[in-house]
Amino acid sequence: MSFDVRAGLVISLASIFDMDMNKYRQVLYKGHLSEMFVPYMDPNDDWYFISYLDCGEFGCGQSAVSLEPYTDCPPNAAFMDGVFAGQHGTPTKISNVMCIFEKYAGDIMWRHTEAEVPGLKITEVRPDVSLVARMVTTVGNYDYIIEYEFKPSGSIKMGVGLTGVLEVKPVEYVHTSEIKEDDIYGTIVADNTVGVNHDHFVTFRLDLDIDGTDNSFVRNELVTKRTPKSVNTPRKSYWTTKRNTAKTEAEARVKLGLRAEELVVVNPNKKTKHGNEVGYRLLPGPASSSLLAHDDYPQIRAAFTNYNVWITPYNKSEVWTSGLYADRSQGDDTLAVWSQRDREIEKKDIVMWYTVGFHHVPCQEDFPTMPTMFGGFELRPTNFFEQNPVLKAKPINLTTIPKCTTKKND
Ligand SMILES: *[C@@H]1O[C@H](CO)[C@@H](O)[C@H](O)[C@H]1NC(C)=O
Ligand SMILES: *[C@@H]1O[C@H](CO)[C@@H](O)[C@H](O)[C@H]1NC(C)=O
Ligand SMILES: [Cu+2]
Repeated sequence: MSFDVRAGLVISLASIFDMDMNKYRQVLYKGHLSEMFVPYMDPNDDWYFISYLDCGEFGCGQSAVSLEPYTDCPPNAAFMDGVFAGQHGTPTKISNVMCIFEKYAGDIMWRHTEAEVPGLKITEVRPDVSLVARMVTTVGNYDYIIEYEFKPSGSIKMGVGLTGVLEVKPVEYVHTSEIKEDDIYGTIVADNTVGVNHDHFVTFRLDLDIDGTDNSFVRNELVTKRTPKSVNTPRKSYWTTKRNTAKTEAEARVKLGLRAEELVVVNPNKKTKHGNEVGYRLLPGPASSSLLAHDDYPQIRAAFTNYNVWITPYNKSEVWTSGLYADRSQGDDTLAVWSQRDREIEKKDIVMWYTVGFHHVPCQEDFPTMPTMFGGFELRPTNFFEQNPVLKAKPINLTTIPKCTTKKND
């Protein structure tokens, strides 16, 4: 874990210990926030320009806050300071700006009850204990919880929590029946107060190294087939996978939606003993992308939200998806522009850009501070291991677990 003034929490060299190979294997060379685009949907004179690029304009690291045990992170968390060059170039420290902890939430890692054998009932179950790295950045009115959860199974879950205070505007109304204009661009959330419609697009830069640097991006499309006449079956259809390896950047741009496809980053040089390419699959979160017109100025600056997933070949200058100088950007130095070079990405050190999107129609519960809304996505091993990597996880020894008792009323 390290800390950056613009990204905040940075994860480096995340690898997973392979119990069968008895060694660590690389997964994520580097992962961090690249930008947060927050456009508001009131086009009037006093609001049209409110379309923030939070990390590029304010600094998601610079705006990060000190975390407290028990409330921001559980009491077993370890805390780390963040040190960076401040606005005047002097060393600046935010204490306890990152936390890392083991999380046990009573979840099941894997289980099975074998009831098919007559006279025998066997149950095996293992609890899920994961490692979580977290930060909170408070950019103006909003508080963003950004976290990376590392599971013993090799999964990495990126999480984004939204909480804090709505950006509101004053109106003369206290009730919907009083509204005179066609559109108030939001919801009346309190007397004389409208919570304005807006989005949050949170873009992660993930420099993946799946078991080495030579990686490819594979789109496994799930396609429906009619059962051929030659097969003797009452079934009329089934689905199967159609593999497409993205050769250049254009083939790797993904708009999430209803299309059934598996998105996998593989290392084509490494195969399991059964011949499958080792890989990690992207399990996307709910799909949402920007609804602004492509020729609208905020959208030109944030054209990196035109797709949910992009793949680029590694280039050390391409770190900030909104461009090196996001403030006053004209949109000529964004991921969307770099990607137009349509470079080759097969068997390359590739970088995945993933945008978690939230459309936010404010509601009364969001006022005055909103309960956390959570989103995210997951990177999950796919033929990376020879078998279930946590099969050998030890069962819990119940005799050694501390007993919790409730305090008796006296
Ligand atoms: C790296 O990216 C920068 C910015 O997009 C570009 O100017 C430069 O030519 C790139 N370098 C290579 C080797 O592609
Ligand atoms: C569980 O822990 C107890 C106390 O340390 C020990 O005596 C017992 O052998 C352990 N059981 C197993 C199954 O490891
Ligand atoms: Cu919001």
